[in-house]
Amino acid sequence: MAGVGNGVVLASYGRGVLVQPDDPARWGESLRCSLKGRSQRIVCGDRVSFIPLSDPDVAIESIEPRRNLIERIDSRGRAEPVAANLDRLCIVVAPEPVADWFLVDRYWAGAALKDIPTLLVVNKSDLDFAGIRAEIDTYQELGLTCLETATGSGDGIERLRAATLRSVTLLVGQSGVGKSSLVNALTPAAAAQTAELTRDTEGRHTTTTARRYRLGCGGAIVDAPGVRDFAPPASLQRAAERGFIEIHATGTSCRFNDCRHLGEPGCSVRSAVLEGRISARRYESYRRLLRLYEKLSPP
Ligand SMILES: Nc1nc2c(ncn2[C@@H]2O[C@H](COP(=O)(O)OP(=O)(O)OP(=O)(O)O)[C@@H](O)[C@H]2O)c(=O)[nH]1
Ligand SMILES: [Mg+2]
Ligand SMILES: [Zn+2]
Repeated sequence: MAGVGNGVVLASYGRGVLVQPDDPARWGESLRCSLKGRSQRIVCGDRVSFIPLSDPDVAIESIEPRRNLIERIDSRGRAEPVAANLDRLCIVVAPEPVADWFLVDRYWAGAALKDIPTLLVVNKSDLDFAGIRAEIDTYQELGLTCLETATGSGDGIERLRAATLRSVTLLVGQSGVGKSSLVNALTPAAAAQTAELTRDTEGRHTTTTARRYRLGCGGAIVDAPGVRDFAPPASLQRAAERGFIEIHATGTSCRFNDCRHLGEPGCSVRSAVLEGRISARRYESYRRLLRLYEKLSPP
């Protein structure tokens, strides 16, 4: 019979959650806990307390306030939580599938707004990087740390391990870039399901629920499902300041203080784009984020 205790949510399945108890004597256990009611919304990474009901049932008693939360948008435009209490966001891209840089920009801007440090992992370094090299250089020049990895040969995995040590890291990125493969390379015991191990009817396996795995030294890594969307930051102005650092830096010399860089006269950002000092692709991301935001929250 499981006793009363505290723990961390490894995965949330809607009706129940999987909890890893804090008690070191019980680390090997993952408890299946039920929720008290529909109002209890629990996310991977939540810190909870649990109580035994009739054996073997265990229920979640309470949830601690979250330090932070990463959300995305579901197909109906509603915000859906992905994982809570994170120390770092790790955005994974690869030469294939074809990279969605707007997704990278949105994640980076969203994490910057929440003060979550971000790392760009460029996986599948065994494949030809030529097509994505220029974009990676752009991010590197903007100060985003980029790490190249290959899960088959293990190249770069030790550097990734060192970069994520003793902290909780969420892996995000398009389906098929190799997030689950990276989890398995870091911690083979995880046995996270990848396209290689199991295949669905279309011949591939994809992660469907965020799942947290323990790493050594008190760290953890969260494998998330591949995403197409990501909740836009609550404030576009702040996203521009924090997430699009080059736009903000140049925007301080626009003629108008509240310039949104969309065609206002005397806009330094537009000039910088025309002169190639700001990446036209990044500027287009900024505009797309602005349009997305206006669609979801009309004035
Ligand atoms: N060439 C190469 N292929 C890789 C590498 N890492 C992963 N793959 C392959 O990429 C495919 C997708 O890997 P997954 O780890 O399932 O990708 P994922 O990002 O978890 O995908 P979702 O769960 O759908 O979001 C699999 O066929 C992997 O074998 C790598 O470093 N190089
Ligand atoms: Mg996966
Ligand atoms: Zn401007």
